[in-house]
Amino acid sequence: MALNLQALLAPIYGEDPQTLQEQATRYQRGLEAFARIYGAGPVLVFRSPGRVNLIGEHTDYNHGFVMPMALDKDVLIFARPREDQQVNIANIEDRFGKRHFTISEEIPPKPIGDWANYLQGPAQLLEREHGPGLKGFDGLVDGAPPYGVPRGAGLSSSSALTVAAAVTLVGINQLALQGAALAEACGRAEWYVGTRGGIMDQFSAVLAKHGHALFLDCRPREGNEYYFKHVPIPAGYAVIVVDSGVRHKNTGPLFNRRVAEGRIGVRLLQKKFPGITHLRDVNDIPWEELEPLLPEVIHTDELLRLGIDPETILDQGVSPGTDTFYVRKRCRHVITENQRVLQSVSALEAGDMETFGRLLQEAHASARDDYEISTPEIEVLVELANQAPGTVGARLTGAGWGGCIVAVVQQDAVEAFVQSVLPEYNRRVGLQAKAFPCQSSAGAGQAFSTTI
Ligand code: NG1
Repeated sequence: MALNLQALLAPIYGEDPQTLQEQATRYQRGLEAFARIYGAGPVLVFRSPGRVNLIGEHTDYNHGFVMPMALDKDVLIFARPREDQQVNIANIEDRFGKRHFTISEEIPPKPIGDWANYLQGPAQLLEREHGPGLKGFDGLVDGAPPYGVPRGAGLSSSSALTVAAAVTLVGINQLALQGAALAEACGRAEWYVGTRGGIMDQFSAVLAKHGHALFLDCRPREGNEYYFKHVPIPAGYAVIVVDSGVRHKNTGPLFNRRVAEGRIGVRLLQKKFPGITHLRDVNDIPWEELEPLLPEVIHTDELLRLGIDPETILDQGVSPGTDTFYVRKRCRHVITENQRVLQSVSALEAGDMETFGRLLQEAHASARDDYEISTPEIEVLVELANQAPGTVGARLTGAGWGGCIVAVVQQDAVEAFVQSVLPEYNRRVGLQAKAFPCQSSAGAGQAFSTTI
């Protein structure tokens, strides 16, 4: 019986006929490539999406709120279960052949950047925590453009591959691991590759729902549970990620300094609010009450007099690398950003795109003026995005200091947006920006199974 791919893919990508036709062609091509490599037989198809953060920047490590959206740019894994623990994995984009590993062996990581690391991480973690004896698979990865998650563009392509590998192993071994527990495990699996990121990316990939953004409370509750909810994106709007082409090297120390400034803020606020541990804890207190407790600028000598040692405020004794801390405006950004995320949830739920657009603009201004993570190029890009017809709102997204902006745009204005923003950005800045118009998609999991 012929496989009705479009019907199988509609719950993932929505009902748009053109999208479904393109995706069906893509999946068909993957099935054919799989058959050429591994021959006829059963195939299970798994996927995991990239993400963009709509709002809630630099709030996650302050135990605050974020609202990412999973994209229709995703990573596919075509897999045939094996009876042994071997994993053989080809990549539609890698002509250098397959990678092989055995699930039970702790194999040293391959050179940084090797894509197979992102499969080995979850394999080792799941074997340790849900094994022993997990079955391996013969697989084919497809993250190729234009439907794959663009790499190096701030869209979480590495988390997408990690989560795709995890759901493949969970699926073929029928493990009872899903939802937030799976997302949390995927976060730790990515540590194997050497990154120590937040939890936003894996949660978005695992928990997303087509047509929705994901509101996530980054504070773990009892039993390591997390609160999240799906927030509808009103029909007729597209999300465009525009990569500025600017990459600032060495943003780690700048990032650490921001983390330190938030923690210093907490220590200063504890004098009046002794129970608090994160900026999240003062969300409901009016800013006027907090402001006098938070100096605009404070130096190390003053902090030491107050019994606060900035050299030990970061984890593993990382130095913040400065003795000047801008505590007030950094805390103001985090506290107001948390409020904007909550207001954005209400606005989207009410279909109020005007308010949502205004919150995006305010979030950008706060990131630029209070958190100081914008750049002149990003400012040009946001300005041009806001001038384009049909734009609801635009802001920088991700850690900052270059990278990407996100714009929410009326669906029928996407082409005009790209035509007006990219050439003018090039003219004014001299760089070639890249635009990725995206729709939302469902979270990671098995798309379907078939026999080829
Ligand atoms: P990006 O730059 O999008 O990977 C980083 C952090 C997030 C979050 C944002 C700022 C890592 C891997 N990711 O995201 O957790 O803090 O900055 O909102 O550290």
